[in-house]
Amino acid sequence: AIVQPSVFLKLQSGKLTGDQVLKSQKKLKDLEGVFQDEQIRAALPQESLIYEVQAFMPIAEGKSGGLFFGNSTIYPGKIGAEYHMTRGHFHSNLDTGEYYWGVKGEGILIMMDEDRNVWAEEMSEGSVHYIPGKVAHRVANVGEELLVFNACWPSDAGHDYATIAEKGFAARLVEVDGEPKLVDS
Ligand code: PAN
Ligand code: ZN
Repeated sequence: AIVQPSVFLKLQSGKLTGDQVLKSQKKLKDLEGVFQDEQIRAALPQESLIYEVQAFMPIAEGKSGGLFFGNSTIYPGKIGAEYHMTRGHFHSNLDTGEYYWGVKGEGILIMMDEDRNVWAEEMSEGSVHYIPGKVAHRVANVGEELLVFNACWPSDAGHDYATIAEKGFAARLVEVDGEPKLVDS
């Protein structure tokens, strides 16, 4: 029989709809230690929504052979001079890659290899980003609107947040003279 797909992607907004779509939100209170200026982060309203993620995971996480599909939305703003951004992670199954692609807004994808070399790519509507295996990844919203991007990653990738929580990225994205700049940290 020919059936309807269970998930739809709204191409204009990048949002996923469907009963099987999981959602999570990150508020300022969930992001302790993520930004350079922890004092400013702690002093701002803790219920502020910084980013939200949707994921369609049609097989169990950790099983090999599948692909997951996601949407991330980062609200505009800064914590001190540093742009709103995702926590960032390596994949637990380190040598697994990922695609990100821009849907709306202006962003910067920050990547870091195991030797702590950092580089970055501009994200905008239609930009396609290949994140190689063994590369940590984080996205900052550098615009004044929402930043929306979609992602596709292997079902056995997993997320290693601990390495970034302990050591951070070797550079941070801050506003200098009104422009985003990668600054060694
Ligand atoms: C993305 C990220 C998402 C949120 O789906 O998980 O953008 O960023 P953090 O997970 O770093 O908080 C992805 O890279 N999945 O592998
Ligand atoms: Zn990832």
